[in-house]
Amino acid sequence: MPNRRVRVIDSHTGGEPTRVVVSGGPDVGNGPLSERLERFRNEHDDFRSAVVNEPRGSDVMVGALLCDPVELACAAGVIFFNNVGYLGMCGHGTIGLISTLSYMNRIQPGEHRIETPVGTVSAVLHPDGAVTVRNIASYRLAANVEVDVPPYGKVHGDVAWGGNWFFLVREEVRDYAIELSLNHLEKLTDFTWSIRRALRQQGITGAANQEIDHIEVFGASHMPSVDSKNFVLCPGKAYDRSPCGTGTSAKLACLYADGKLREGQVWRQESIVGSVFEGSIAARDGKVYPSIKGVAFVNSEAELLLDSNDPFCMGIRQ
Ligand code: PYC
Repeated sequence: MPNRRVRVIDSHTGGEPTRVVVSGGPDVGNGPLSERLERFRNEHDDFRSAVVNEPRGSDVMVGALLCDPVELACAAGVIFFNNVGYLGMCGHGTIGLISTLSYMNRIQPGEHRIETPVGTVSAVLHPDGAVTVRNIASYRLAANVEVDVPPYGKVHGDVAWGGNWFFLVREEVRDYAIELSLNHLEKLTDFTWSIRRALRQQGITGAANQEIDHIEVFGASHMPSVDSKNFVLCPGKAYDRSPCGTGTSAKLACLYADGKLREGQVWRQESIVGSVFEGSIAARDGKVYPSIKGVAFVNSEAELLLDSNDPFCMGIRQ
């Protein structure tokens, strides 16, 4: 007999799944979301694994623990997690969360504030169901950083923050004889994973020595009016099926820093599976605030059953 029941609502945003834990999650306290994240990590990490890892989940699944917000004016608090750990912010996940709250009839079209471990974001639920996430301030920490990536050679990229740390490769993947298509997933994964390993080995980090755990490569999009196509490798070696909200935020910050994007100008970013986010930035007080617009679809509502007699009850950990 199961001794714990966990209610979840699943959605996908541009192909990338989000599993919102609606009830039955761990008690992580009532403090700021950054403190609750530490409590989640230190005391309930087995729950993270139970929800997103096999046999219930899969490497690509992103979990979202729905929390009461500290500020009552906010619609919710959220802690995002994946197959290997926790995310500061998650763009596709926030779009999925807003669509889930709407499905639950907890919110109506309009603007809603959501607390995350890296700050409060806001999200507009449009009458047609699309969602625009107004992300935290994003910035480029270092431009044109050279990294030696065996066996590929020298790779150049920008280190940028969009709610997670990204290395945005400057060369197009075709320069390494890799096609930016679903037929080349293994090559794209090997290339980006090699970059991640090289960054770690060569001590190239985000601010405060934080690991750069997302790698983003780009090429031309063949869709009309779309500016660019990407492939984003996530921390646990799964690739983002969506164009990656925090990754697109990091890209917008770099484009703005290079003078290639004006305030309010729309940038359309295609993902490796062909889904598209629309991005733009607002500049305030010397900071860059990206907005990311996308659509999510709720596709499952379920109760996870946790049975302590099941040897894989808490998921298969990597
Ligand atoms: O959309 O920000 C995002 C994201 C991060 C990891 C997977 N998706």
